[in-house]
Amino acid sequence: MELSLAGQLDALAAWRLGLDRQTDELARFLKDHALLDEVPQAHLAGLRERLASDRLCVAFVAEFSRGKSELINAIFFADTGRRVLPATPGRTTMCPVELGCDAAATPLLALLPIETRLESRSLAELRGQPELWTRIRLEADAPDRLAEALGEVMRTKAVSVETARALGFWHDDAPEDNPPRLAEGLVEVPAWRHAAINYPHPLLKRGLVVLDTPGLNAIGAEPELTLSLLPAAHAVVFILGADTGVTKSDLAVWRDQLGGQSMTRFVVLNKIDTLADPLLSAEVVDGQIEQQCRNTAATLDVPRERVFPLSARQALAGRIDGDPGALAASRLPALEEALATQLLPRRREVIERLVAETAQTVELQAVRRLGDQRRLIAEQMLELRGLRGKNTGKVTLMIERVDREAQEFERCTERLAALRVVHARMLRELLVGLSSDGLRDEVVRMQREVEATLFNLGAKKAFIGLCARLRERLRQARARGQETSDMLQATFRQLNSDYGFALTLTKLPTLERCDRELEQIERSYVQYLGLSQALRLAEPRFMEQFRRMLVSKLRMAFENASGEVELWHKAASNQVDSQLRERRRGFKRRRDGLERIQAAAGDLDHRIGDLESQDARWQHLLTRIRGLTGALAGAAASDSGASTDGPAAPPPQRAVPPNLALVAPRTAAR
Ligand SMILES: Nc1nc2c(ncn2[C@@H]2O[C@H](COP(=O)(O)OP(=O)(O)OP(=O)(O)O)[C@@H](O)[C@H]2O)c(=O)[nH]1
Ligand SMILES: [Mg+2]
Repeated sequence: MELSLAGQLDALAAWRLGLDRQTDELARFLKDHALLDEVPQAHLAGLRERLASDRLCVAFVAEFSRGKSELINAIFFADTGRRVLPATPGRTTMCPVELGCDAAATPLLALLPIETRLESRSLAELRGQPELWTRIRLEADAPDRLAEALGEVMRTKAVSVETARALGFWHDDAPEDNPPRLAEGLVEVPAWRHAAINYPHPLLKRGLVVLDTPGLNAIGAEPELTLSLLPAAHAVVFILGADTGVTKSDLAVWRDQLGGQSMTRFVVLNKIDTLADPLLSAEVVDGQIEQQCRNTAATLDVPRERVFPLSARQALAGRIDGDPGALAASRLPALEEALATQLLPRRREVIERLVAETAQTVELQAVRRLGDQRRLIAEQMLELRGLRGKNTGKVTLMIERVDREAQEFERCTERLAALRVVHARMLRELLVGLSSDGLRDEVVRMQREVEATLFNLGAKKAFIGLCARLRERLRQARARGQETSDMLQATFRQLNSDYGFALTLTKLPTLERCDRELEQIERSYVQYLGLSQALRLAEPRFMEQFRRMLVSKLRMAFENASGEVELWHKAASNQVDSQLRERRRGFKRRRDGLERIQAAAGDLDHRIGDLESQDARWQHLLTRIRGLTGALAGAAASDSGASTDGPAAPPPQRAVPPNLALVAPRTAAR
């Protein structure tokens, strides 16, 4: 996969870079010709930011000891010549480990102490607090020392039962999941809550982010993993052991951790080497493997083609020994091939949609502005052509007429001022429904409802109630938006007919993305609240952590929605401003033109010629802009249909992947 996934990631990166260049060219062209208003500028800048921060995140999820870390070693670290991530029998990886590469930062392992669980801040908030993380420099070209440093992810510590309980690892009501007691009544818990590795691997450098997870310990797992880290992944590799088949606890992980998620899923039936039997022929063993794949597919309800039988251990050994036969026998290449060919087209689809939308919006605005200019020129030409063969007295009358018209026109300013007041008020009312304060109130209400029920058994119901209220807020915002849009439409029509404007309203944003995100949040949280975890909401610390994470996720979704509405509003009011300016300039130009004709009678043809060449220039600009936006959308759409199957993955919930934000914090936690 080194080659094929690397090749695909390179192609994706080159494609993104090309799009970025084209976007930049378009922005510069518009700027050079004074056609770049605030709104298209924001659209283009937003697009460039997305193109630059686009990453592909793949999570490896399974019960403990199924071979997640070994598989990551085989895919990513075989070139070091050894096993780099610790992979041993029993529980090994004790905390979620994110691997990525921020070339600007040094190779580093950053670890967040488990004690941070005692406070209510979520991981997203703690990423912005570098002083809380322990940092270990990594020596990327010294494999043994690298492996030694990464051994930290196995670290545990002995704490009292009391502390374990406070950290969320000890539950009196589910003793079978509690860690065993050590001597002196202590128990062993993970030392770290989260690990982020910045490592200059060729694939990671190309924007791939890998998430290794600790085997699920149903009670000890943080909600963060299910509710925040996994939903941010674009794909999940779910791993089973061929030696164990699909166990009850595998099924619980599949259902509880991945059930509510909508990312692409790949299922690995690992450790097929353990099925080798000296008493059976290779064909018989292959038949057994195939049968197990079918059973697995049926149990998990996925297509058979999504189940990949392989041996991570054999693949790692084969690669380290440089033995292509052993690598082929491990069957790892089939999974790598599938990752390479099936994941990237989906990333492309998301970007493609974004580029097409931006190109269309920007074109629409630029075309409208040019249209305004051309309309003014057409009016002037009509007037001047009518003057051909007329005497200078007639020109004086014309000047007077222009002055009268200009005066008449100025009366619109009062109407516009009134319109602004009404429009701003309507917008304010609309935005209140989407505000962070509103969200916080709704979440607090949910929290009270949860606390009022016995053992928090009503948590799920209260959460569903919260989602319904939020959806209602969105519905109301949409209805208010529609009212505002109708009002503007009517006023624009009136202004157009009374004062010769050519105002057209852009389409009201649908807020669909917020809907989708809300749906995603609801799905994963409802799934989560169906677990025994819901009982933990009785702990105030846990409830607080849950609440903060929920608020921050909702706020992100709703801020996007407000942003869309505000941009729409700005586009409308900028349009009014710019047409007002243009109209005034138009009157002045007409008057200047007539005065010049009055001063030199023969100037008329010259003046008409001027206007004609100005118009030709606008026409040329229009063609260029259409060409540039068309080329941008076309470049985004080319070759994108390759090997997709099933519906496209939804847009990611955030543009910057988790680990990079940590290694080089970009945005402060909210
Ligand atoms: N025979 C065999 N053993 C494997 C294979 N893949 C992994 N193992 C072994 O299984 C054990 C567990 O592997 P890990 O990679 O640590 O498993 P994990 O899923 O990361 O486990 P946790 O980190 O504890 O959640 C290790 O001893 C591996 O060497 C395989 O393909 N064949
Ligand atoms: Mg592991």
